[in-house]
Amino acid sequence: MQPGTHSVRLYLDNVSIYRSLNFKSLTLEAIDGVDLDGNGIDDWQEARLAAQNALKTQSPESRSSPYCLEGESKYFEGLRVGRAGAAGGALTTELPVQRGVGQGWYAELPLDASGPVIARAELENGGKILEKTVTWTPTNVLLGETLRIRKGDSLLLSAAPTESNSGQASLEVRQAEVSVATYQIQGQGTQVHTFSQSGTHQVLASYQEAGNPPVTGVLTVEVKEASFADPDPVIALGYYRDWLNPALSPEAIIEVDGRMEVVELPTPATGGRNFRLRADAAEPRVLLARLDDGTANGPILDRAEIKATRVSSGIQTGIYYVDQFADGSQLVEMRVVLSSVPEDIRLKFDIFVAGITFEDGSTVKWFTAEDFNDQGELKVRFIKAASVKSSVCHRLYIYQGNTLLETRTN
Ligand SMILES: [Ca+2]
Repeated sequence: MQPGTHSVRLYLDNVSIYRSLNFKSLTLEAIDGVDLDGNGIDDWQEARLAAQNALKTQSPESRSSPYCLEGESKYFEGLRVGRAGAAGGALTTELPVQRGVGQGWYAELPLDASGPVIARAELENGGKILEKTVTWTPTNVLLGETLRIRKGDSLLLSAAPTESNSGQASLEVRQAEVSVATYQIQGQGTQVHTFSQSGTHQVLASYQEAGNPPVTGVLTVEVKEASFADPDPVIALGYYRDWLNPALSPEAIIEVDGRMEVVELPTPATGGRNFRLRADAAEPRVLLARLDDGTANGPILDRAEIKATRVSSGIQTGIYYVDQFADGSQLVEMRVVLSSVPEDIRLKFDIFVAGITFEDGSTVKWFTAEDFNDQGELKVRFIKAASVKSSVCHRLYIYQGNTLLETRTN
């Protein structure tokens, strides 16, 4: 913990109106330990920080930029990743960090054609610093390779026999026989080209040095994209839902969080990929789509965050009388509590018992995320005629957009 003011936030996951938390005091305790190496940090803390935080084992060299830098941390919050000006130096550029699968995280690190880049991750509020030096290696077009990269990635192109310095190369980038860009490269120089369209590209190079015949080569670049469907899927905790991804390439390698259930269904006739999902907890879980570059850990093409919400209503939250009218009818209130309120959630109430209505006399009512308060509560009021002996029986349908997630009877 750094010196200064800190705030503590307590989260009470309680849905019952009849149960409350009485919070009396908070004690902050420090655990003593030895510091045998004398670096000012107790050794048990160092061991713990080392066990909870890591950079993934990845090659320190990359043909494409940005470099998909990956790591793990027990705490995603308070994580800062970026480029440092020098080894051990402060962050000079901070990069957006995304939550990965499990305790994973990743950031897209732009590489530098002029030299190695130092990536720096500050984890657990700076308690653990991890660094990695990444070099952008040139791709010599004359070698005639085939590479696979992501849409939006850049290559550092060169086109010279290794022993030659005095010649000049002409490069042309083509997609479907159409010229996209042309470049001139002097000797062992390099040229950055960004592949902003998916599909197969050819890079044609012709190197010429005075007194020698030209040397030519063709680099083939397979530029891939894949994207999960938007918006991210919501799951009602305890229920299965199917999730169709029309633009998710069958080539992409899908990495799933082992804590939740993900089953890939047969390929739909309309194309794309379909999954059956079931959440293990009302917490975010991530799916990743990776480039199939011949390894199991290709760079990440897209991510989806599965949002599970726990729905509580009826006897879980309590149904209670608010008022009684002159004719003997009663005003009754029921709360629906969501552990988190997705912005595109919709609830439909359908009353199926005669003598019960909403306050406006209707028997069907829709609610949206805007009807919930900051605690994820929705209060629904019913009028119950004096003759009604049952409770305020209704069916509750929970949707994300037009996708039905759960049906329950209260
Ligand atoms: Ca120490």
